[in-house]
Amino acid sequence: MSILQTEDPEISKLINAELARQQDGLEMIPSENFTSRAVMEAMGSVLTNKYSEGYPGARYYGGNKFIDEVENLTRDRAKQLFGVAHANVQPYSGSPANLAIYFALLDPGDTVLGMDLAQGGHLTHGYKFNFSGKFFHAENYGVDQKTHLLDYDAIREKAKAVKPKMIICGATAYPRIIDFQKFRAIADEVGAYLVADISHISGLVIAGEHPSPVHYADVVMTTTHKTLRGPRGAMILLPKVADRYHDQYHPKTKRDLAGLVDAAIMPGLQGGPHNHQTAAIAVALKEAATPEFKTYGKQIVKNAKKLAETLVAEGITLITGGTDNHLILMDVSPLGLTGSQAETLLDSVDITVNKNLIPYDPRKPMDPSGIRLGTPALTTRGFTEDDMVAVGKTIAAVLKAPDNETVLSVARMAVEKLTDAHPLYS
Ligand code: DSN
Repeated sequence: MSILQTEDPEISKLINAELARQQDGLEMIPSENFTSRAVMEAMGSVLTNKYSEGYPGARYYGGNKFIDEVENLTRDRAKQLFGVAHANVQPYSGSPANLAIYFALLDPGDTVLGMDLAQGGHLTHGYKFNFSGKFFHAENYGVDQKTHLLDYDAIREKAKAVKPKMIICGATAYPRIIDFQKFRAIADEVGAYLVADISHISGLVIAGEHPSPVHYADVVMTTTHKTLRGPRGAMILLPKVADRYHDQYHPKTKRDLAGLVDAAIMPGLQGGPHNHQTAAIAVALKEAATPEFKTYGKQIVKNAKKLAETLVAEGITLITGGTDNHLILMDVSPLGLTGSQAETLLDSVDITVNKNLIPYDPRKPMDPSGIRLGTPALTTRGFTEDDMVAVGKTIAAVLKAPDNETVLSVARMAVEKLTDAHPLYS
């Protein structure tokens, strides 16, 4: 940091301030994590200087001898780790990756069926102000009004009614297991492609804590910076043809999906890949192939379950009553708070969460009824179940007494104790 300090003290100061914020607080946004120093070293490398439009062995620029090796290594690691036949590791992030999948499989105006953003989906799964809702005919499914669980019968009925060319499964705020096999059966019934967006859970899939979509989906997309714990980025993964059990009778999949996806990324959507990002993804994939990563993935879920149990014991309302994965969706309205107030309040004691709509929320996205919290980043820091009890009790105390300065200052001390016990980048 010393060169940066000399060259650009303003930015250097801000980076150091952000480092201190990450070190001194509880980072509980479920889509965030802390990468290793090795990943950050690759991100900050000379690979950022190189242009390499194209793919290994077929570039539009010279001088790509080493970049080709980097990208091939990254692709091989991705294929090995997820057990897939093809990996495109060039998407800049999750939204461009999903856009490329739309480009590869659909024509503008085709019907796509994805999870409603307001009920836990993603912008790119068919939100009306996103490309997915503007250039395609987007239909949504949601969760059951009472249980807040995915209702596969209702999804099947919806699919039969709207006849989508592509179904997207995957979520950003769903605390339970997603049944990819059931989605595959629905997709087959209506002759649709199935895309699994596993951005939130890909680290859990690797750790064996969530079923893999690889045998069921035609295309799998994951970002690389959430539970997978890499740099910002994304990958599009194509299962082995023989693994897609529907291949025997689904003629559409006989198309060269790998070629379509690669062409959709470049030249369809992107120019030169971010080679420093690709190398950092490779480093993260190597880390994710270790036994330690599996232990970490399992601990994420243990921590989330313990946190949920603690919050429920404190009388807090959780959507679906708990969690099977890394995240918790909390309804703060019974506490007389809005999600926005709860986010600000927790921020004031150095606990970072995000306001979030809950299913069938009567409130608006900028001030919804819920907050979303998760355990990946804390687990990376080494938090275990005992710590989660302390975290849960602190969160509950703050939310129940928002105006009590004594409670808030005790909470700040509890956060300090926890972060001191689990130092980050020290
Ligand atoms: N914005 C991400 C999340 O926080 O879940 C999804 O892309």
